[in-house]
Amino acid sequence: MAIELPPLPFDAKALEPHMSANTLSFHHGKHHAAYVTNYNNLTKDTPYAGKALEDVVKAVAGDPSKIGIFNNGAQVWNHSFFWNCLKPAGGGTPQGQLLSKIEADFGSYGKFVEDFKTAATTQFGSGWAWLVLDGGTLKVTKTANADTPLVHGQTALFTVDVWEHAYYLDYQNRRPDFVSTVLANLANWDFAAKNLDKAPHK
Ligand code: MN3
Repeated sequence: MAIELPPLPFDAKALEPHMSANTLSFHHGKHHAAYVTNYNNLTKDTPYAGKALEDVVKAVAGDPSKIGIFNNGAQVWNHSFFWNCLKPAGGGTPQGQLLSKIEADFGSYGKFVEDFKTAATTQFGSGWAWLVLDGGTLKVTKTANADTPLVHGQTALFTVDVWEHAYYLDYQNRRPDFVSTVLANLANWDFAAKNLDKAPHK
C-alpha cells in the first residue's frame, strides 16, 4: 500500500505575503510530491511497502544500501511535519508550558530565537533547523539534507526547512530573512506545544 502526499493544513494562499502560493505550489506540489513518488517506487514489492513511514525511516537509517529509501522517506516525514509547523498569523512568543520550558532550557525566548537563527543560517547547504526534546531538555539542532531527529532519539517539536527550494522564489539568497519571518509571522507554536505535551521523558 503506497503512502500519499498529505494536503497542506492551510490554503495555499494563506501564508502570503510571507510564503507565497507560488513557493507552496513548487515546494509541496512538486518537491514533497516527488519524495512521495520516489519513496513509493523504491519500496514497492519490498518488505517496507505498507509499513508505517516512521518505522521504515528508522529501520533504514545508516544503511548505505537503503540510502534512497532513507532520503526520500525522511524527506516525506520532514515536509509533512514542516507544514504543520506553519500557520497564518502565527509566530511571536509561544505561551504556556512551551514558553516555560523554553525559558527554563534556553534562559529566554530571545535566546532560543538567537540560537535557532544561528542553526538555520549556519547549516551549510541543504538541511533543516529544529527545536527538539532530547533527554528531557529542549535543544536547537540542525540536520543536513534529509537527516531527521527521528533517527537520533530526539522528539521533534518544530522545524524550518532551509533547503533553497523553501525560500528562493520569495527571498532569493536571503535565508536569514526567511527564517526570521517564519519565527515572527508563521510559526505554529500550538503544534510545537502539542508535540511537547505528548513527548516521552519531558
Ligand atoms: Mn523542502
